[in-house]
Amino acid sequence: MNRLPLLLSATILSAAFAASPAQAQEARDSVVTAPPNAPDQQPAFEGQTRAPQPPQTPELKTEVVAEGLPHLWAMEFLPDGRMLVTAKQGAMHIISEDGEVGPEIEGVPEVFARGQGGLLDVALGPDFESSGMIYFSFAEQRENGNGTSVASAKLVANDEGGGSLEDVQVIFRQTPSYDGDKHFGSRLVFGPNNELYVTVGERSDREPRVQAQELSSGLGKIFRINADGEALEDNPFVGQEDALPEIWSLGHRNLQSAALDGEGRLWTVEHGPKGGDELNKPEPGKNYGWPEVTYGVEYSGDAVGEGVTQMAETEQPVYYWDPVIAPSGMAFYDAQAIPEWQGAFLVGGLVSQGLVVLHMEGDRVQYEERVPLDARIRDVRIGPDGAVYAVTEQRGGGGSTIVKITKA
Ligand SMILES: [Ca+2]
Repeated sequence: MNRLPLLLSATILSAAFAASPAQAQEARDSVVTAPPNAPDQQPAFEGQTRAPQPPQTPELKTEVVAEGLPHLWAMEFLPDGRMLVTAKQGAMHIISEDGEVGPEIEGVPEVFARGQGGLLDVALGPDFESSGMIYFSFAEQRENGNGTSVASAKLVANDEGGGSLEDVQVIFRQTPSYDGDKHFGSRLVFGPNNELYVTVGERSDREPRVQAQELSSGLGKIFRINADGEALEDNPFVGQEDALPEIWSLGHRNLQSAALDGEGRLWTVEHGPKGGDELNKPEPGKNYGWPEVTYGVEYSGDAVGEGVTQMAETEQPVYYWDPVIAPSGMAFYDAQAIPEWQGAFLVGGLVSQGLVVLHMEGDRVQYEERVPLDARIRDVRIGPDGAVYAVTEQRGGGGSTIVKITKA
């Protein structure tokens, strides 16, 4: 891409923002000021990292909706406005609109709750209001190790604020199993035609992680299945020998963020290596590079593989972070209550300790805004009231709170 001479581009910018040049000047700086971990790496296109802050940001207020909760991993709003949450150690609770925590829901299967494993994401079935069906992912102990599995169940609520899971069925298992406690993913997102996207990890260690590039392995993939756990017939690798038919896209590291945009398209944010978190719009059959092609470096500071950041056969991330945000949950803001955020992705940050707001222009990030919340953010949801709800966590077995974010 040709670059305009600096002087010329500066002239164009000041002309475009002639009405308020001072404000435009401020808006152009990235919120990220820390030095990169991989200073020699260059983005593949302008605006792929360190996008400027938006010219205007909403004034916000936060309030704690519920506290003293177990270590939560995910949250979904029920149609009646209550919240269904998963606790990493293997429990589910319903939380009332005013923050009262119901008793543990009965019938949750045992989970492998060690390291990054545990009870993970939960999604309401598309027909939840009539069927009560929910879907949840968890790290599962297996004979030859462990792995991420997805189960369906009917949620039957009771009058005491709790309830039970009936007819629990494991509908999908990521394979192969592996004896480790890292990179389980995962998020569950139903698409517009009731297809279920399941995002996972590549189990982190050097031996299994290369399988992110192998179509016969379920490590480091996004899957697309139906509510019974079967591959959809129009998945990209159906009928291909030695390929798992459930695969939608490959070459992923550890996917803990996923959401649909306003057009029903899947977007994800994955944990990259040190300096390599990335936003993608995963498309069928495409290869997102890991561990052959990536931004960032190993935690040791060494290059990842050959240190390649671009390759014709792999997809570039839409956006990447160096240093990382450590993404958790993610939501697409399509409500009215915070007009400045309409059409933006809200991504929870564990390391960045707040919300990352990605303002989109077409399929690129135009502006990056940060909302500091002084806590590791594990999930982000939009409430029926249009407010944003963030689930916090503390490292080392501490509890969670749910924080509500509205305009001041
Ligand atoms: Ca990638």
